Amino acid sequence: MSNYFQPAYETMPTAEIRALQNEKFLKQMQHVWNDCPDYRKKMEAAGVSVDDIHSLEDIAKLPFTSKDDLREAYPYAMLAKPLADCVRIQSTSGTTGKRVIAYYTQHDLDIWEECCARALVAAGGTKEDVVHVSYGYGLFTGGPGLNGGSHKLGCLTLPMSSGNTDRQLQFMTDLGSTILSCTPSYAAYLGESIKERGLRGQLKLKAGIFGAEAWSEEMRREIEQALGIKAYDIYGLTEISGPGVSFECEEQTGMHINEDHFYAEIIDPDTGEVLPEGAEGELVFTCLDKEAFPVIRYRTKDICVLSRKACSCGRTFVKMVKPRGRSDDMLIIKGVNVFPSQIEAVLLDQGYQANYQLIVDRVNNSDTLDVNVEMTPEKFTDNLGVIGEMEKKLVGALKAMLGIYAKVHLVAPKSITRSEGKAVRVIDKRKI
Ligand code: DLL
Repeated sequence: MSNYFQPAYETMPTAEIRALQNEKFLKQMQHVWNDCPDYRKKMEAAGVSVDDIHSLEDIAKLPFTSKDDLREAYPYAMLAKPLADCVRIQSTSGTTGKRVIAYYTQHDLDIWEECCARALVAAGGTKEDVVHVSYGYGLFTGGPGLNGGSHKLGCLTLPMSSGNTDRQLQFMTDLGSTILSCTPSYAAYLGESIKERGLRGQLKLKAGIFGAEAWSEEMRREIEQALGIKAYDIYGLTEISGPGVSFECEEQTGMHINEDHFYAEIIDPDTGEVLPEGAEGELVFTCLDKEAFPVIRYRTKDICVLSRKACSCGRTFVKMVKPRGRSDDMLIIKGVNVFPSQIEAVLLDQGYQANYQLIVDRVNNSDTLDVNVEMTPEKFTDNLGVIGEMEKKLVGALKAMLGIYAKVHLVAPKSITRSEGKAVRVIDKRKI
């Protein structure tokens, strides 16, 4: 039987959630129109006024917000509250172009942290738990978000941040961490290190809350086995608040979107047209009650599907399936759409671990895909004939999944750099 952090919202009948969303949305649009000149200008340019918005039915009249809009707004153009009312900023990593700055009032921090507390409770968390947070702390939202959620729930919170694996494992065993939160790639690395050091018997872990990057069902099974836990997915993005926009329950069949705070749409990424429920497309979010950074119709670039199928956990919030990846992560190789997550699924299915790197290039005007994969210690051999056979088998399995030829290179265990945060899986030399 499931527990909830805020049952009145988490199990609210769908019609009531919709009514609540409507009410919040109309209020939010007044706030944005009056207090966020940048978005108001966008509305005016699109020929729409706040007076044209009577309910959520009218949302498609509103212009989208893109990452570029938010970058151009750097640092304060999207701020919808006096700076004196803000208590925190967070920011995206800004590897390409300017960073997006997200601002929070105390109210905004409270709802963000409550969303993370909901995720912890859905993963079986109670105030008795010791929550080990190995997401980065700082401008990245992972550490602060889960830290805040853990406080709201009243757990003992270990603000480990990322890196220093020896110290992570020492505290995990000495302090009896029961819930681990980090990226799935770092969880897999911790699992590998625990096995090597024979620490599995000293762990008290029961659950993990992993997100911030796409990860496959195969990787979930690998992490669950290595750490002896149940692994839950959590999704979010800086522009909308951070982790906890949606979270998984014990059914592990997708993440419940916190619909009392965020309104989700699925659109056709090419035309911007809103798609019916059940269709795959780009996820778009509207913040219904954020004060300082009330982003409207934000195009996430994450490709996924929404489902309202009743959930055995009793939560009524709509679910999003695991995002297949970002539309801008999608590689087009020889005209074929390839998501790194598809390749990962094949590798894990064939008994390899998620230690791989994809190198895409263009040679003589034709795209090439090279997949470097580590042999596991069990599979490791220096017999070139055996390695050749293993590579051939993987080439076949990848061809069956992707429909294109990928050159596979099996490399020695531990030769691919491990990630402490979001893993870098793809090197696209065509863009360099
Ligand atoms: O990654 C927030 C976060 C921190 C989520 C900790 C979960 C846990 P950003 O750095 O702004 O924020 O990156 C947001 O990461 O648009 C997705 O493409 C991707 N992403 C986040 N969670 C998941 C997930 C944080 N569970 C971008 N599965 C998003 C797949 C995810 N992709």
